[in-house]
Amino acid sequence: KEIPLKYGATNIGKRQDEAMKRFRDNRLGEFIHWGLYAIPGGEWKGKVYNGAAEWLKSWAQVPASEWLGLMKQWNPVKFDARQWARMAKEMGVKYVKITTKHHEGFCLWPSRYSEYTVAQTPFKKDILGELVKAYNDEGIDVHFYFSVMDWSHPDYRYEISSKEDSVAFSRFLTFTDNQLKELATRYPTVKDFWFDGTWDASIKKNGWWTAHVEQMLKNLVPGATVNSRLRADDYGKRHFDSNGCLMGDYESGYERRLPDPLEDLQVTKWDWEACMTLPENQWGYHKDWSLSYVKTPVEVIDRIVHAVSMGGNMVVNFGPQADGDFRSEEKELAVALGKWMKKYGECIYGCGYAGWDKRDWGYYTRKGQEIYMVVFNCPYSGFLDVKVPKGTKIEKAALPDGQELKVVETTRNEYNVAMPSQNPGEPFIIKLQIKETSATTDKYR
Ligand code: H79
Repeated sequence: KEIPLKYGATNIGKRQDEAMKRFRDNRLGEFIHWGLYAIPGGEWKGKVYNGAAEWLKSWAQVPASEWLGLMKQWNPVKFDARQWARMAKEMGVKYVKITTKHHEGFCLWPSRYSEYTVAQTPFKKDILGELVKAYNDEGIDVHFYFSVMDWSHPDYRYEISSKEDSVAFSRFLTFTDNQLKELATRYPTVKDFWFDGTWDASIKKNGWWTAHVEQMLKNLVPGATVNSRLRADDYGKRHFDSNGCLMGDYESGYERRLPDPLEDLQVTKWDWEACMTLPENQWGYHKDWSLSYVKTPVEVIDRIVHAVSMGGNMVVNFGPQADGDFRSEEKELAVALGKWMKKYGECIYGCGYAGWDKRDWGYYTRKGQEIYMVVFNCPYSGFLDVKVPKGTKIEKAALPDGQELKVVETTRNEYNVAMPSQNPGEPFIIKLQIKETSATTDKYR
């Protein structure tokens, strides 16, 4: 039975307004993790740490004052916001999520409420402002990443175990409100706030505050979306409230992992967004990418299609260098992804879950009556097997250039679609023209 909640879910089912539809149709995003951690790049006092570079302060147990001293070295002379935006455009992403402030507390905008901002560095410039403008000029939506946990702030608490903690933490929440209001009013074209660093007991105890932030931002920025990770309910339950309803507008738990395409189909009932790194787990710039496996372009494309095939978005991370340029591996990945998206992006943008049984050759995505087969594994048989839902008939299968592929009905509700005579040598798409009927002309007995 229903548990009465003051700070539970605010939407019932998927939001269907224009802003939410835009969020969903964008499907492919770019994550930017940029902060002071780009300067040491995973190395502190001669020791290279193989953990995530943006957590180096924690791995090397650097006191906040010493860490924030890195600000004196923040001078990204190669930074060119328009170049970043052009690279994103070429890559085919429709939105970018930018770390306005990561756990370290350093702000990419000149916040009035903190001493630790770009304004207090040799570079001085409002990096976030330049990025918002440049990306928007390319027609790319800007989303803000914001870490609530802030290692630079003396009032932050991991848990509340005294009156003093509770007073300090309430000052911290006011500070956070001020920064969020500042972001929403300085950069009014922002479309989304993606919260991180919200897992501590102190925040779970203040579920009311997470509900308040959601409302505050939605009042300041009409149509704004927020991720589920912001939210805790009256009982400190996160993402999904005590009645099992998703809080925020989309689920944001799939970080460096994806729902299983057979077992986890419940995710198709709500909006969700996954994010991924190219190495195993590096978000900020790390100087040594040989410490872990780095995904290939095809593996990245596989994850993007996998997400879309289950009704989700995918955000691919980049960790720019301290000089403002991107490492060559990221530039190369961006080019490869852009090339593929230009050719096959129609199976991504505006597409979602098809509702058809997954097959071993790849994934289905769907846009209205258009079904896309996205092929990752080529069978020796030369045939791609398709199992259609009851009452569905395949009328035609074609490559994006219009070239038709032979379709053979093999049994009730099953077909073979012939592989193209020329192996494309890369993941490719086949568009299916279908007819959905209720007629019962069944020749199979
Ligand atoms: O910004 C990137 C990461 O730095 C950040 N989210 C992405 C987008 C992130 N890193 N880790 N996490 C989020 C998850 C937190 C893990 C924790 Fe823990 C495990 C928090 C509590 C238990 C590590 C171990 C930190 C405290 C204990």
